[in-house]
Amino acid sequence: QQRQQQWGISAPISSAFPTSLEIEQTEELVKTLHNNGLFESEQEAQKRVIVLSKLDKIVKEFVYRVGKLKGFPDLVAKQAGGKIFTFGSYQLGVHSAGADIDTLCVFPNHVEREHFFTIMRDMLLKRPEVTGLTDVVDAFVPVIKMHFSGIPIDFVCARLSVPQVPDDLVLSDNNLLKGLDERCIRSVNGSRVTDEILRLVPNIPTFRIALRAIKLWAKRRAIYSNIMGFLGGVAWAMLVARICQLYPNACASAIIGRFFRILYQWDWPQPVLLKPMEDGPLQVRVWNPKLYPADKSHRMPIITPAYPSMCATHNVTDSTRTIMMAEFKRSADLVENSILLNEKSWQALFTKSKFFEDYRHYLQIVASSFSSDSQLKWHGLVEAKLRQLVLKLELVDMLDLAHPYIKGIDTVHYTLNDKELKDVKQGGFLPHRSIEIKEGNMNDSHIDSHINEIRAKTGLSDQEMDYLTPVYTTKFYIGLTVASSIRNGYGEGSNGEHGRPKLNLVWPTTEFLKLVKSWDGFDESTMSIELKNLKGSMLPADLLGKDNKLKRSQTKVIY
Ligand code: 3AT
Ligand code: MN
Ligand code: MN
Repeated sequence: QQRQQQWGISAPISSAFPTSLEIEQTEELVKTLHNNGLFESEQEAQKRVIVLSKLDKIVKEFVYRVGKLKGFPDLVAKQAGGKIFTFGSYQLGVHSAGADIDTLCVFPNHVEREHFFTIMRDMLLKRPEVTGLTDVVDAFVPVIKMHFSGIPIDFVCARLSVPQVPDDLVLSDNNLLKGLDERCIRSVNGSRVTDEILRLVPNIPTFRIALRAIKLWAKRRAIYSNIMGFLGGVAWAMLVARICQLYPNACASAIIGRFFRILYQWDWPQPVLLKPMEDGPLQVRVWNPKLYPADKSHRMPIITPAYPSMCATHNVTDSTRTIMMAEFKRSADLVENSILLNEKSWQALFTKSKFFEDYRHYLQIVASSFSSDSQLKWHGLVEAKLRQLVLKLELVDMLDLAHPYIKGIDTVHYTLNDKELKDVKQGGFLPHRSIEIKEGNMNDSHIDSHINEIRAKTGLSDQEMDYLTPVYTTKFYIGLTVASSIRNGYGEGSNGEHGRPKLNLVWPTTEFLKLVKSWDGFDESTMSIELKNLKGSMLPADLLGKDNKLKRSQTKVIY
């Protein structure tokens, strides 16, 4: 019997069931996802279940202990309960091998948030399964990060305004948010949003395959990053969910077959919604472009389905939107004209972006400091502000596009003298004494492995190593497209040598430097930041494909 139900805010575009070809193509797609290492082993899956059940027990013990500390009778302390929920990719059922489990710890009102970062933290530290625990108490969403039996966990918490948190408690009731601390609302909403997304898609297995494909695609095309102005995991999930709603009976290959074209042709800034926005019991703002100018400025609004609805894509700029639209277009053509005609395999969809070959000009931003600890904070701050630089570059008439690369590249350099020090701060690389730091490895527990690697490469002794000063750098890149009128030499800007137009970046770069240096954690004596314009041909060799041809710039740059 055909589903007649409407999913989301409009009738389906088509309720057709899959053809046998589409089913075959979905099987091919799943195979391709497997070949790209996207699924964990059964063993790892089992381990996650055990870890979560242990965490749930720890939470109940934690709530009980705080109750006893407050002098509650044993039974009352026990009945206060406590419970975990998951959110993020694990909850959506689209996590890769090695992904974290985003876990929410919910406790009743006699437990304070602080208890989570003291009593719970100590309980975790005593567990033999826990390694590498760090807490980020002053973050927007405060979190304890750790590995539990080797599985990365992001542990957040919420204190509800109720005396008991029983095992059958659900988070869907909006009234549950009443009287909650803002940080608790944000933590609870991570979970409420994923629950809603799953509730609002017509067919969860189909949604999961399609979302895995889109996440892999967005990562390979270097457009998966909320902080840099592209889309993060939740936003990609909502886009896939919306396409699933429009084709409620389609299989995953057909969803992917429609995804790119629909989003390319979408009437932005019309928002993507999974359901009508709700009013609720809080004094907080719900996304509303008619009321709030900030909301009106959102270029590609994708709205979270749980009250209070928010825009998950407020970071998108004109440049990043242009880049994503070009990727939608490219992939729509590829899927429709080749892959679904069986002329190319699905793997073609997942080709890596050629960011480092695509531009003639790159702005390189090097943030550096002397310890992994300070570098972690300093590069985080610079990363968080990089969008502001992109927004300013967009205002430069001579530029058509400013394309930020989605991640910074972390390196530790063991320097011998001031000249080397100065050189690496400006983006230099020491052939035998610079080591790239893999994502997530920027902390003291990896120092020994770096030192060993350098000793192996250089043959230096321990004493000789002592003379070297480690410097940590993070390099960010922004690809620049100079306006075509200027490129061709017909620009009205000031002319440079040989009559060529000059690209003037003084204003955006000075403003950016002012901005990052005004951070209250900035320490002039240990932290530095250097901006540099690089021609495509001058990029560090390791960023480029082997056969990269030199590209010559026609434009002089001053900054
Ligand atoms: P992975 O499989 O873990 O790569 P994910 O979608 O689970 O993908 P994260 O674990 O980074 O991604 O994030 C899970 C959720 O946590 C997404 C969002 O609701 C919340 N979140 C992540 N980073 C932040 C942040 N900086 N501020 C606020 N919320 C965040
Ligand atoms: Mn996650
Ligand atoms: Mn996480």
